[in-house]
This record gives sequence, structure tokens and C-alpha cells, in this order.
Amino acid sequence: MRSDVSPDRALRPHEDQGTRPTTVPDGPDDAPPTDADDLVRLVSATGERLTDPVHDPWVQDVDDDALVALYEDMVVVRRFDIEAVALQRQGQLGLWPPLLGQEAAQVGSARALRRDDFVFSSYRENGVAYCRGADPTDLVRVWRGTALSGWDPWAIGMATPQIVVGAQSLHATGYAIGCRLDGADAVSVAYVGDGATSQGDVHEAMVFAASASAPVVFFCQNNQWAISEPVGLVARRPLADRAPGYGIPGVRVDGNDVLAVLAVTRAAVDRARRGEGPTFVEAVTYRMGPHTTSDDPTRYVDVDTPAQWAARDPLLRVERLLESRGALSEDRSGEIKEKAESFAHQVREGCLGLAVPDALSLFDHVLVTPSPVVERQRDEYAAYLAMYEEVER
Ligand SMILES: Cc1ncc(C[n+]2csc(CCOP(=O)(O)OP(=O)(O)O)c2C)c(N)n1
Ligand SMILES: [Mg+2]
Repeated sequence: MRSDVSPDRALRPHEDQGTRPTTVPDGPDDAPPTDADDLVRLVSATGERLTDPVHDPWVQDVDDDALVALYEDMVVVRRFDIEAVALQRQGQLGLWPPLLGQEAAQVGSARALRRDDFVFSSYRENGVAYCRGADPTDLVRVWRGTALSGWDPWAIGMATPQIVVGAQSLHATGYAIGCRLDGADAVSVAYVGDGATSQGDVHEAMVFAASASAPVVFFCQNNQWAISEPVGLVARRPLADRAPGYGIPGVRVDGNDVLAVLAVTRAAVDRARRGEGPTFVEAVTYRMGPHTTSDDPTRYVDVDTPAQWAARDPLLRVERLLESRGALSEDRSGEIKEKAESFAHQVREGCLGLAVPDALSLFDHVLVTPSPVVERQRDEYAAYLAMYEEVER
């Protein structure tokens, strides 16, 4: 596997390690990648299939039909994500973290996994959840405030979304060590953001994962932002360059290239399965929307930046490649659009059909065995609610 940890990798001027800057840099280096950079890339932004002797073997089975299937996933994921944003804007969801722009990173990595592998994600990986088989309604339960968790983790091999930034990397590492102790060859994947790499939890997870040679893949979607903090503020060097410090190989991939992401993740997963330990993948992508629907990125994103990234759109380049090969018929394209519409419709209908739960059910699944503390809190809350019933009478 190619890794950016090679000693001859040229430093950019601002990355000079010898002189530690004493002031915060002027701004982020959030310029989009170009096809001439050193990211792993198999499809250019303009839709040409690039040759890469190291990574091509990992996707040699991906024929035109398989590429269309990856494209379909991305179209469906984009469509239901847009529907969820609309539901929030219409007051039907409390909040939604859009993944617009990150479809290739999520679909390419999720499709590299086996059924018995296990995903530990943040809140933004709804595209991964779709690929793991999450039910349309399950995707929105938590965001509508009608459930504490959206799905049964064992049913789809994916833990419910983690809101505590970075914490899932420890869970993934512990799970991976458990797989090894069980003699299973399953692997786990920790999806983290660029911002999460500054968290202590991620640092600790990488230390433990390297030490135990745990079968875990740290899949970092560097979408350039941690809410309004640009990645350039916290990382003076590419994030993947941190990995070798832990004894973990780091790979930088064009996160908007679904084929390259699939190749790199397959290689990382295979390495873990063979018992060779963790890999850190940095998928360089861009969050095209707000952090969540509560955020207004126009207050901190340069006006020209989104358009530059739009030119590197993950769906567009696959469309171009398929068109150039005559591999996407009008019929198939229509089918894909219909599937996307139907899934988005199911998300909407499922959302609107969710029943408001009994307020006290909040306490039902806090602990497996009853605890006097939770019981007392439940009674206090019941008494509080009863005050309102008296007022209404
Ligand atoms: C431990 C912790 N600190 C702070 C927050 C508030 N918070 C929520 S999301 C976020 C930014 C995370 O950025 P990144 O890891 O890049 O993921 P992205 O949202 O871009 O997918 C922060 C600071 C939190 N949820 N948990
Ligand atoms: Mg981020």
C-alpha cells in the first residue's frame, strides 16, 4: 500500500518542521486538491480513469456494473440527505448533520467492509449507515427526538452515532482487540473527522491500536472543517502524517473519488484482517453544507471555496467516466433516480409517522439493571410532569 510516510515526501514551505511558528497562521490551506497532487486517485475530477499499479489491483473486480452500483449508492445517499435537511427546515427534525460532498468517502469505505465487520461512527456517517442496511426511518428517529438510538447495532454491524467527538475511536479499538481475542477475523472501522484528530480519545485509541496491533481502520474524513475551525489551524502537516508517530501507516486518498476510497479501504481492511494491525486513512474531501442545520457557514467560509470544490464533485466524476464508456443507459439512470426518490420518500414518511414516545420511557434503557439513582430521577421527573397536568385541569 502506498503511504505518505515515505521519507522523501516533500514538505510544503509552511510545513517546515525546524521553525515552530509562534503565531496562528493567517488562514487554512483549504484550497481543493488538484489532480497533480500526491493523493491516491483512480478517477480524475474530469472523469478519466487513472492508472495506479499499487491500488488498481484492489479494484480490478469493479467492472462497469459495479461502478454503476457505487454511483447508485452515492445518488441515493445524496438524495435522502437532502430530504433530511428539508425535513429539518420544515420543523420535522430537531437537527440534521448534512453529508453533502462526502458521498464518495462514505460509500467507498463502507462498501469495502464485510457483513461481520463493525462500524463506529460519528453523527455524520448516514451514508455509511445506508450502505450497512439501515432502515430509512431508523436514520431519522434520533434527530426527531423520538428515540435515544436509531437502530439495533447488531442488526447492521454499526454502533449508533457518537456525538462525543472522537470517543468512537476507543470503542472501535476495544472492539477490534475483542475480535482478535475471540479468534475472529472481523475488523472494526472508526470514522472520525479532521477535528476529532485533536481529541485525546483519538490519540489514546491510536496508541492502544498500534500497541495491540488491533484490526482497526481509522477512517478520517478530512472535510476541512470542525464546525467553523479550519483544519489548517490545528494541523500544520497532513493529518495522515501523524499516524507514523504511533507506528501506524498513514494514507491520503482523494475522498471525492469513490473508486480510490474503495481501493485504499480494502487494502487497509485486508491488512487488519491479516493481523498486521491498524491503518489511518485520511480521505481529503469537503463539507459542502453547514456543520449541522443549526450552523451558518457563510459567516466563516470564503465565498469562492465551495465552487472550487463543486468542480471536484464525487458524483460528477463517476457520471463523466460512465458516460465516456457508454456504461450508464438512460433506463438504468432512470432506475437510479427512482430508487433515490423512493428512499427519500420513505425517510419522509417514516419520519412523519414516528409516534411521540411517553416522556418517562426516557429512563427505560439507561441501565440494563434497575438502579435506585435512575428510579429516583424517574420519580422526580414524573412529579414534574404531573405539575403541568394539574395546571391544564
Ligand atoms: C468532546 C466533544 N467536544 C466538542 C464537541 C462539540 N462538537 C460537535 S461536532 C464538533 C466538530 C467536529 O469536527 P470534525 O471532527 O472535523 O467532524 P465533522 O463535524 O467535520 O464531520 C465539535 C467541536 C463534542 N460534540 N464533543
Ligand atoms: Mg471535519
